[in-house]
Amino acid sequence: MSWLTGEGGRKIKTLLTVNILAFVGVVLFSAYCRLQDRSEALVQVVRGADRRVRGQLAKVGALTDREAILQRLDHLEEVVYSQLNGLAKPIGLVEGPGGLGQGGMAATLQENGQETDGKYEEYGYNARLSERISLDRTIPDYRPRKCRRASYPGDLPQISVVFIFVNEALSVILRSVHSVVNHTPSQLLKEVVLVDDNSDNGRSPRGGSWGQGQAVLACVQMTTWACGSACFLGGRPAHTLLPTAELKATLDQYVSSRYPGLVKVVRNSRREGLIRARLQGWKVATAPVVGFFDAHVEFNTGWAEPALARIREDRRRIVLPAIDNIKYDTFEVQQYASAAHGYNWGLWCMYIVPPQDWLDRGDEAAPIRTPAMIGCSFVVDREYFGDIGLLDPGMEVYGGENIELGMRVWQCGGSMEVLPCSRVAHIERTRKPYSGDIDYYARRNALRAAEVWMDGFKSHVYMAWNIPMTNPGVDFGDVSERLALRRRLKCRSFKWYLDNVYPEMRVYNDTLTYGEVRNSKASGYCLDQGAEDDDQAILYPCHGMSSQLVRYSAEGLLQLGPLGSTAFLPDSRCLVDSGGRTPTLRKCEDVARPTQRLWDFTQSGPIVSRDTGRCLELELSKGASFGLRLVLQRCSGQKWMIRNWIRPGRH
Ligand SMILES: [Mn+2]
Repeated sequence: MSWLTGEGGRKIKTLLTVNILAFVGVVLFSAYCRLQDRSEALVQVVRGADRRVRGQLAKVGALTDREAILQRLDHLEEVVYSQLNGLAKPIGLVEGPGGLGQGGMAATLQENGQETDGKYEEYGYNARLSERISLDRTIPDYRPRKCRRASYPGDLPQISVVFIFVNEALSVILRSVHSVVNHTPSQLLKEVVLVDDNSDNGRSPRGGSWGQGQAVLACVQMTTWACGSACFLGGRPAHTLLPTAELKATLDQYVSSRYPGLVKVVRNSRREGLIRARLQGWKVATAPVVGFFDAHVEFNTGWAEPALARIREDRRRIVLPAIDNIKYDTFEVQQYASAAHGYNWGLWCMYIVPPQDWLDRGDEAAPIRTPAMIGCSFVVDREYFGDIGLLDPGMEVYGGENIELGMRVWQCGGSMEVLPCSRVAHIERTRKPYSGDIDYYARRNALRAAEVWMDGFKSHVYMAWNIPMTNPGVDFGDVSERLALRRRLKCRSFKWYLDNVYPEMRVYNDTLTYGEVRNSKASGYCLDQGAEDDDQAILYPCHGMSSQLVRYSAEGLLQLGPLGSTAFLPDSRCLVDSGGRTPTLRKCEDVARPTQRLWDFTQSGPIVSRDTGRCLELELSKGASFGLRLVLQRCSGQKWMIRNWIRPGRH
């Protein structure tokens, strides 16, 4: 057999090996396909059996039979799950009753190391841990007791559920999908729409890190960042799977085989921002009702029926499933107190205490009237949403659209409510790294809302951002179409909205001037509220942020610091002449004699205490920071300038 040796022989050997390998491959592949087919067939069989059994169940009704059947169903379910794990397993995920974090309990990984940290960085939650938590895990039923007894009409409309995402962990997206399928009656869930707003893991520049939620209020947690919950991440992938492929081919293949015909995937070819991404989802949705959610949520039992029932009753209602929390580090599901969704004058949203009439009623299950929405969870009649102008497509990226929709729906004859019987748990991410321009877009979008909907109150938004009303240095684009929409829908005034829907808002209509206040002797320095726990006003290099927001009212008050905005927040404090040489900052209502808080102030003139006739001036002082101290003394002719005039002063 000499032909098997030498140069030619080696070639043939190689060919033979390749042939054998190919043959084995074909055999294995066809076996795999048959297994897949059988697994799908089995699912169909079990689903059919499930339906038949449940049908019989209603007729038989005998307790023992029922138990036996339930046991059998449980067993069948296990069989199905073990088959289906064949779909989740190859992509490193867990389906069915196993895995960590069942029942919404806190979970941890045994291993601790760089890899876990890397994923934290990237997603703002523990994505490595998420991979070990079942896509089908159960979570606690946090609905008020009464909701469990409620019954709903049999002819509820169907819903399309839209999830938007950018560079989200695959396991978290898929858990959102599994969760909505598992917790929505199949006859009500028409489809799931996944909108990928051009995920590009690792290719966008890393942005600055985001501040975490802040401020706690009464019984309700408040965050300024929970709103809208865009997911614009700029981190680099820190693990083995190529995340881009993970969110494209892997996601497509998984949902099309796991939920054939149910899930539509929409891909934006360029980054549109969460606002227009939601609109893309709306365009392809076909059910009479559409629900919009972030793609890092888990649905609770019976979430859909009460929402659909409220919309069936009145299609002009925008319904917000109540939000619970999924902890970003352990994925523990925590209940949040009942809350409405409000905002401050900068149009940043926050949870607020429900309206007094709701509290007085004492019915935890009743819908909670809300002036606006956080934005990560809302359900609306599809056509009605179109009729009232969707979300403002002229808004960019993130922020403000959730507030604008609240103003618009109320002013234009509809309503918005949080529904405690309909609950969705949501991950508040530790950081949403973004290009660092988030403030710019939030401000731009806020000005659009202000210019279209807020009438005379729009000045409050400019004040809150501490920017002038003319030439604000922000191009908010063309709002003529939105103004035309407002005329066409014959919408009510912002004053009506404040009086009837958001009476907790503080109004600052008596403001004459606002902004930075500078002294002619040190024009690089501005009046500043100083440390918040201190009652000393100071001079500090001008930076234009809200600690240097000074307002002078028609009454003669000089207030320093950010606008209090709502009755839930402390208001900015008053500059007070309490008799000593140093001016102090006090709560305006805490001043002994009202004239101690009143000042005369003209542009490029002195600031004079109406109580003592002394002037607010600065003196050079080695002990003071920046060598400048604020004092009250006999007027020496120092002049003060304030940046923005709302109305001409009295002088
Ligand atoms: Mn979110």
